[in-house]
Amino acid sequence: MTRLTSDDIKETPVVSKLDTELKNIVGTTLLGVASNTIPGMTGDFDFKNLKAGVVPITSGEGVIRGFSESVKAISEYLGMEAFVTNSPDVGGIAEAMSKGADIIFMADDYEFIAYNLKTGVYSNNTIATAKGYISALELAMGTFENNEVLVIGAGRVGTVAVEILSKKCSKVFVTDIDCTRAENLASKYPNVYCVKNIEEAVRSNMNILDASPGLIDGEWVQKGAIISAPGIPYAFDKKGEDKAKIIIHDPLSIGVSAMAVLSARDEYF
Ligand code: PYL
Repeated sequence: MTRLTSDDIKETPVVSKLDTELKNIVGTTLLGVASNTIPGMTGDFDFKNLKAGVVPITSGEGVIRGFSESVKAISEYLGMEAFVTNSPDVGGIAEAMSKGADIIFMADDYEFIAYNLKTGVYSNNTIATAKGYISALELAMGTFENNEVLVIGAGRVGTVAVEILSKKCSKVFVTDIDCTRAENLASKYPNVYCVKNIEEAVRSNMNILDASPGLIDGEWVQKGAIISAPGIPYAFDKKGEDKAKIIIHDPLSIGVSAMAVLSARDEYF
């Protein structure tokens, strides 16, 4: 999993910028994309004034400057009251509970979770990011029915994305710099196919979920391609951006928004 840097997220607190971009390219807001991760959900999820506590975690490589503040800004933008605890780690969890947080956000170097203190429901960033970017791709494509999607990257997000997309699309292609990883993943599903060569995979697919840290040569991108790209760092050059119809990317907000919706619900699904 690629670790974010404070530079990656320096613009994240200006959530309105991404919101406007999403409205222009997929026709709905950040909250709309997150709400669309819930099967059968119509309209926007109502956070009913839930309160979010964001707890900085100092373990491992420690705190990322701006990370907790970004999660707070995203939570507020979605309609929640939110605060960053003064204390980190266990003290911060205790502080969040004493301040009446309904949902606690916390991330170490391996897991980023949102835990609903009231219902016991929790979401993690890997699953939520896959669901959030699949939601955005679905809104951009119109429908997955009888459609094919290429997933680049058989890592944590890509693996979840392939599993979900295998149930929605007629065919899913998966490619990874580690062919064995892609082949193992494809072998689990009857309608998922491994494409060994990443260039060939990109050149032959119009609908792409890019969950890899690798750069994609714009020469490979098909004109009119629809690309949903959770991968960090951002993978596309000017040529790719000019040829694609849509490229959806942000370092944190779509994942956190999906975490918020998925943990604010009354039951896990
Ligand atoms: C959640 C992000 C998405 C991609 N990579 C993940 C990452 O960078 N994880 C590390 C998060 C560390 C947060 C730090 C803090 O500021 O509390 N412990």
